[in-house]
Amino acid sequence: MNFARRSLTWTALTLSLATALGCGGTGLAPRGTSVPASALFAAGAREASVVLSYQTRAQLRALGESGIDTEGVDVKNHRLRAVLTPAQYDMVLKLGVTVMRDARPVRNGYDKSYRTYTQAVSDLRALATKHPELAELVDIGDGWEKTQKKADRDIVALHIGKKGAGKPVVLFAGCHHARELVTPEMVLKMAKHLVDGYGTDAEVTGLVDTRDIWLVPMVNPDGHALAEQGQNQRKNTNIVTGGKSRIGVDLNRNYGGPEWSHIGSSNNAESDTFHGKAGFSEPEVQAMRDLMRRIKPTYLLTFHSFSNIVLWPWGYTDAPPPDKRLEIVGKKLGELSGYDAGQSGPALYPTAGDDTDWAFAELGTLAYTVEIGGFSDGFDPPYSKVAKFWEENRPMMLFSLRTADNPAAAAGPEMGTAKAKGAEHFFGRPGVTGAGLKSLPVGGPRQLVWSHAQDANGTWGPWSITWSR
Ligand code: 0X9
Ligand code: ZN
Repeated sequence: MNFARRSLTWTALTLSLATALGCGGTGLAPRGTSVPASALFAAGAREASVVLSYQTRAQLRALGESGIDTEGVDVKNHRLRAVLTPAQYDMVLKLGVTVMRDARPVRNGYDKSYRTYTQAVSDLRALATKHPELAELVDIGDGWEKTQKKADRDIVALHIGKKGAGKPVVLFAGCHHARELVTPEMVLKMAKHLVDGYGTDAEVTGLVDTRDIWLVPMVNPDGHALAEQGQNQRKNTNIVTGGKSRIGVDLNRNYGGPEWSHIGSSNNAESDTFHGKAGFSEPEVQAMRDLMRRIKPTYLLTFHSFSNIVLWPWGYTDAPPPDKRLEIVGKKLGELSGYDAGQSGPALYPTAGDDTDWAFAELGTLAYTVEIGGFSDGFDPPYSKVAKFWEENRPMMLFSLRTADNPAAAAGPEMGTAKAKGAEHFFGRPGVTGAGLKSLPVGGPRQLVWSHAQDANGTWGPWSITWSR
């Protein structure tokens, strides 16, 4: 999108898109019959939950550009879940998509088993207090409301790892989007898994010994506080430059590059994809930027919901990113989670200003958006589903930690698989590849065994960490 179009109002923008697509959208007749506006917005409703059925990528792109409140996409079945206002209803019809009523309410409410912001901070603090040798609680910045002296929410990170310099760094982040309730839980569960498992779980012990692990469960604490009250809040709560009826700035459109604001985000402050008044205008995004500049993560896994997909840069263009490892690792993360996997722009919809594009562009970070949950899960599945999401996500989170010293190992075999034609072992700590031992020592204290296998072409695979006995 060019600057001229960016300066148009939202209505003009969406109409110009519809026109560009040849009014009636892509020229394709809508599939099925749309529910009439009179039925959808009965009794003067100001918004309605819908399922949009599209046929072409051009339509999906146009929907992404339109600034509507897109909740998740079922890429395989060409369906998208959204919340529409009456004006947006008229606009999407012009794009040629079919609008169906979604029986689901805009929000199911807040299952009280999800942790609130306050509980999340207190749980992280408890981990750091119990194990100061492994974990520290770090205040990485303020939520927008704290900068305005309206509230007192910090953005909090747990930093896990034994002391030592030069270790590979992995960053897990949740809740750029407030209402995506399962996302902080994945990060909080990993924090507990790592701290509690240290000393008993061999894999955890080895990883905590040798990696620098940063966990930010709630990038958007103020927005989360609204979601806790049952509100359908996506953005932060900036009411000065953000919208008034739909308050805030979309933190996942506010990273300052590449091509901030040029595509897949809105210039209209009321839109749920409002990119803010400038790249990095929001304190939450400044906090994440400053943290990443400081720690320079090898990997970033940033959790969203929902679409059951793992995405990597670029989002702002269909051009492939200049690092093959993004795809190699990304496909592996997809296999491990059972999610689809692809480059974010082409595989989902184009956006500029998300954290993964910026982290990869500026720091070379192998950055992934993980969209947790399927089309039927929505933003607020019952908390009982969190256990399933954790089973899906834990292996890929651990994989990022296991390969953080050498992401290229994603192309090699796992231990014990058919492709493993040889293996070597290191006792205590991993050493120089090729110089490992081939047999286990007898006697002596229990040690960690770091093993990795080699395929027929000589490619080494990810670490597997066990106890020596
Ligand atoms: O739109 C987003 O920010 C993410 N999806 S969500 O439904 N959680 O809002 C996806 C961002 C991934 N990046 C691109 N698709 N470019
Ligand atoms: Zn999201």
